[in-house]
Amino acid sequence: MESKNFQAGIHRVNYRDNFFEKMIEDSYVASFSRQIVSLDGLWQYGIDQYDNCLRNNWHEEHTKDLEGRPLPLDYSFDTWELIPVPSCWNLHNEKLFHYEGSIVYTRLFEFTKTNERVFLNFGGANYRTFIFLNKKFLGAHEGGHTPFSLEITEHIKDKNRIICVVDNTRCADGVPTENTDWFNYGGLHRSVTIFCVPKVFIRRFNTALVPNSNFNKIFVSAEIDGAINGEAIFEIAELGICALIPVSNGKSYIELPVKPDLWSPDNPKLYNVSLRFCEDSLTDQVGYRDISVSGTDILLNGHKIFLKGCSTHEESAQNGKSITEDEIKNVFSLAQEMGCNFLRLAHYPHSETAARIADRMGILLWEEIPVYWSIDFLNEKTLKNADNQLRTLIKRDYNRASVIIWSVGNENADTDDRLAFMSLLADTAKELDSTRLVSAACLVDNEKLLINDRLTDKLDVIGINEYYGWYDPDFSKLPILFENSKPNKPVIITEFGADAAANYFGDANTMFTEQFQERVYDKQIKAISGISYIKGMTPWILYDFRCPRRLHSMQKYYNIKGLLSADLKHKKLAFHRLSRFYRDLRFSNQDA
Ligand code: GCB
Repeated sequence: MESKNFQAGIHRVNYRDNFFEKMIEDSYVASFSRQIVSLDGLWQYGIDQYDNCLRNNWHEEHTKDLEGRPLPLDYSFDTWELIPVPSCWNLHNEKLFHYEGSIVYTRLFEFTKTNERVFLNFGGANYRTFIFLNKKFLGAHEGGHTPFSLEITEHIKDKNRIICVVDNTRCADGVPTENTDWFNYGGLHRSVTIFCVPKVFIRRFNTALVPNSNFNKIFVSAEIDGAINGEAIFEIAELGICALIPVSNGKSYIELPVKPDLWSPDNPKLYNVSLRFCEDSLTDQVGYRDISVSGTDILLNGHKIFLKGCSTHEESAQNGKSITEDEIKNVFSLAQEMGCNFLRLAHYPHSETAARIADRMGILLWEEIPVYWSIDFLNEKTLKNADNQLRTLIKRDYNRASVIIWSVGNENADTDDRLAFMSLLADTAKELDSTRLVSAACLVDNEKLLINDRLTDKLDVIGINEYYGWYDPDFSKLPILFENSKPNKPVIITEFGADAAANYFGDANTMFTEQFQERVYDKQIKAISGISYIKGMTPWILYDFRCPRRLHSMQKYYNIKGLLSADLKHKKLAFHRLSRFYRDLRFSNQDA
């Protein structure tokens, strides 16, 4: 029963339930080439540890009682301190470094409508976000790394107040759960934008090579908002293509005979493509390439390829998850300098910008959702959440030639519940995208010394994480495991590694020295390179990253398995060891 007392909110227990009734799911709208109004910049913020904004509906801004007398308020939006958006609050203010909970973001802005419908878009906010505009609750979103959009046509005015409550509390039914091996950055960590579209508009369009078409056929599919019929116009001027595509009930699909110059790490060729429908148009820069498997081989544009990779988190020492475009370019250049043609973007969707940079730089990508360790596999809401994150990621990055693999998770124990949960995710990936490979980073069977995970039946490529030489010091098990396993699909060693404190030198038997890590790499490389079914590797990890689980005096709250120091300035010995291996590899980027 709702209390009639003053401050009713203090008695509300399930006050979030109402908000959760309006979840924003599978809401992706392509906005890359749209004219946007940016809401980036300085917002006011209040640290709302006890969640009073949501409990007491602060968004309604009841400043007076029914008789018009002023009410005492516990907030004062306009005089709060300022925080930049995008950013991670942990690095904005020292007292927020470890903060986990709700923060209220708000700002005023003016807006002039330039078309009939208006959308508000968030690039990413960790982890739950509650959105209010002009005293109305608009929706809640769960998931810290994928974009979400909502239509605000009815709510936007000339002068507006937006409020977002962002809550990064870790939770057992979340994706990921409470326990991860990375830092739990909070906040509006990617851009917030508004864009206008006509009444009928293109939600997104996909274009890629038609699989198994000898690289001389592409397809275009589009989703138009509303059950509309008509004709869209697809253009690639450089290839002389200007095609009419029939739209029926808001959907369209066409295959076109075209022989594009194929995208690859050696030739990251992108075309300017555009789609027009009625008054709306979208453009994109797209590369065309084919990725497939044949037996235990991975084929890029029909040629065998060895994926010379490395895993990497989305983090910079200075900006946390809000890593800038220049910082990403620097990270990717260092990976290329080491000889990489491939990166595993662990363990959650990195920004759209990252994939666009990889497209331009010619780096192949593995993209992943944070189905990490012990997920609540029996919880339907958790499954829906994971599925929503996967769908959104696939829709967002469908046109990125660099992305070749969707990973449905990392290191989950092989139980029946997990198998059911992750099989459904693998099905989703296949259903939405037949042009890429599906994988997961699986555990190995350390008793039988075997690649033995039942999920591998659902995967095109098997990822395995193994830490022989570190968590399991008995290195002799690794060659036995490789010998015992007879996978009929390509395998990527998605993780191996060892801690090394940057500039801590000693002998190779002393843990945490660079020499120790170098020797683990040396042994791993020797064991891996003789195995015919291994077609790639993404050792753990390119650079040291913040990690609250790491309390050892050598670690200092960092995971120090990086090949580079956290500031990217120091290359550890193992960086050079891996680099030598990649440079000497028989396979180049492509090998006939
Ligand atoms: C793993 C995890 C990764 C950790 C890494 C480690 O297996 O997949 O997220 O950071 O090991 O350093 O222990």
